[in-house]
Amino acid sequence: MEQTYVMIKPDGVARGLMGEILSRIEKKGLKIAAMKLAVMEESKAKEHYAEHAARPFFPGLVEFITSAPSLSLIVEGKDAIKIMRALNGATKPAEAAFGTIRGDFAMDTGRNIVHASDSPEAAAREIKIHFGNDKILSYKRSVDAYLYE
Ligand code: YYY
Ligand code: MG
Repeated sequence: MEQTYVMIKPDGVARGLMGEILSRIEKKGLKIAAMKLAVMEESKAKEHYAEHAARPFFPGLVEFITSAPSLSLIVEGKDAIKIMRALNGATKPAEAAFGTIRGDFAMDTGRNIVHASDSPEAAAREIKIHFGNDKILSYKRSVDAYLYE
């Protein structure tokens, strides 16, 4: 099964949206393989967003992401990377469809509530940054027989 890294950013945590977002992930049928509430270290935030290091929004992005607790997840399932990006919606909230997390709950690109890896390479890289030192649970769900043929 494919794994992806998902983050409920400090705005999502502060606005009391963790339950709502986790509920959407669970109801879709995706499996939560790991979960951690923490204030992200600056070094991890910079590594996580390294592809954007030269962009003008980078300093503000790192400052925001490290400003308060965020919820890091490993989310698992068939096509989990693509499905999580679709659940999140477009980066810019004005372009995010209603029914998506960003479309339903966000107003500004720099406060778009959620992150999800955009490729298998990014997922492996991001899971290593945020969960590299942790023991990840392995558990079975009997419901999988009703989610997958
Ligand atoms: O992967 P995704 O989060 O949908 O968008 P990216 O283009 O990778 O940008 C990462 C992150 O940076 C975005 O979620 C918000 C922030 N950001 C910003 O604050 N201002 C921009 N003009 C572009 C991105
Ligand atoms: Mg991205």
